[in-house]
Amino acid sequence: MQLAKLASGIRKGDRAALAKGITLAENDPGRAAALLRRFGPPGRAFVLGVTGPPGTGKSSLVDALIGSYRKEGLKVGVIAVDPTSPLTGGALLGDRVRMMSHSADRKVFIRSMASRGWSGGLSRAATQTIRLMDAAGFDMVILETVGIGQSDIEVVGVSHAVLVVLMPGLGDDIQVSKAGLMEIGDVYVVNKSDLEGADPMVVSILSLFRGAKRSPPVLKASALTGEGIEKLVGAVDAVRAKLGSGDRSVKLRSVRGMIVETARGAAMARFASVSEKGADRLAERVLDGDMTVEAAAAKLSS
Ligand SMILES: Nc1nc2c(ncn2[C@@H]2O[C@H](COP(=O)(O)OP(=O)(O)OP(=O)(O)O)[C@@H](O)[C@H]2O)c(=O)[nH]1
Ligand SMILES: [Mg+2]
Repeated sequence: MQLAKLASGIRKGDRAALAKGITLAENDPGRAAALLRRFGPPGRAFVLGVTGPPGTGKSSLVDALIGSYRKEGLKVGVIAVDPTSPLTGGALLGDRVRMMSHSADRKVFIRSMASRGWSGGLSRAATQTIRLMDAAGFDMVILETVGIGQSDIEVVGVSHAVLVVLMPGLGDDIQVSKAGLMEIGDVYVVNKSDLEGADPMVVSILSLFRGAKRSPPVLKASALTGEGIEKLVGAVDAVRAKLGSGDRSVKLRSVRGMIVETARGAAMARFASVSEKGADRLAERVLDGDMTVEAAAAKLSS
């Protein structure tokens, strides 16, 4: 399909056109970039990053948030980055299943992306997808990633606000093994408040911020019972309100993240394109003293 036609379909909010654009973002970054050049600067949609350790209830909370935003009449896009098991190799179906309650809603668009094998490329594809949803007139784009590795956490750098989802019983783990999570959140929520131990968990998160420069809100909620969801929406709205105001800082942060992730994606693509073709001949020349290792490396990557 011609890019001009695809772009106009996306601008009109056509779902099939958007789906095609996202497939380009996943499979053909160059063409996706050419498509994106047809749109203005991003920043219409509010981008909410949702991250946290596996199984804390991120998708369940996203489902509840979608419900809330739909009541406000907002159009909601969701990008769920599915961690893929190296054993099974397939994307977990969990996210799709748990957000099914909104799957028939034409004002909700949910897309899963498998994280396996992407490394830097995932951020780039997710970033392009956010921009496509932005161009398609979505008011809210929610990006769910499992906060295990550094790259999962980096993805949320493109967000206007980051919600970190924790749950009772994580204990001191959050401080040690999930290093990074405590730096990136604008709002923290202890989900599964219907279970034992939510209050101590809130206390231990608050203690991590004692004496720190910032004190983000730490809330309790239950995606299961609906308790605390309204407050959670309120806390996110406090950041979202800035997007509509004259304050450029929130928008700048997201666009800055988009630039960084796009540059990283391009660097990753260059990395992947380095072939070993010619390396044998270059090795001979280095050993003969004809050229340095650095010069040979430059030749190989040119
Ligand atoms: N008791 C209780 N269980 C919950 C709540 N929210 C989610 N769960 C359950 O927790 C499990 C994980 O929920 P998900 O929403 O898939 O969690 P997730 O963080 O998206 O999981 P990953 O994406 O795999 O990291 C499921 O069995 C949910 O039913 C809650 O508020 N209370
Ligand atoms: Mg999930």
